[in-house]
Amino acid sequence: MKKYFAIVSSIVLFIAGGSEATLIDFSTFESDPSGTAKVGPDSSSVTVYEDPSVMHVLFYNSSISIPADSMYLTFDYDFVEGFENDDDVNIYLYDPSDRAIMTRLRDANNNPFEVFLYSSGSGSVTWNLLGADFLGDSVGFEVDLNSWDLRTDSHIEVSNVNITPIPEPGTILLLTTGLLGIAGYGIRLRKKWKS
Ligand SMILES: [Ca+2]
Ligand SMILES: [Ca+2]
Repeated sequence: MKKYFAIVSSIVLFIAGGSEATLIDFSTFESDPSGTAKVGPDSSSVTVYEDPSVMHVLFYNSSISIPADSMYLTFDYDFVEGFENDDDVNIYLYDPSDRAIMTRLRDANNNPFEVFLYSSGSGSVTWNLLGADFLGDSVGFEVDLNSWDLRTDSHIEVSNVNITPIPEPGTILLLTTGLLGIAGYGIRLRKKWKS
């Protein structure tokens, strides 16, 4: 039963957490060099392109406010590394007080909020914000596309940066009751089938 409870509570937190997410607006971001990032029409996605004049193309915002009751920050990515290009992507949260240093912010277990993409691929990232020391404050969010070659055929799309809050107790209770009911029914069925 312990196992069922663990499964149920993680489903509950996941579903309830998704209910009132804050979507980050990319139209408030800057790109360096300018013109290297194309923000999608609803500002929920961006594609960052290489630039022949620099090794690092940056897309960032130093004042993303993180509500005190935040639980997760999630986003999707799709990195397309051009043929015979030698590039990578680094996406991270940084301390906004001094962007020049780009100090990575860390989670409750002291792991940096940071991902590296070394070759083409897409996926979703979930960062657990619980216990982080910047809750209720602002952070920097940055996408760096790094070029280690002379070709400029790579690009990275980042989309749906969401901050989901800790679900409210009422929602948790309702969902838990429902899911425990379903789990209980499953157990009963299995017992019935075995006997
Ligand atoms: Ca690479
Ligand atoms: Ca390249």
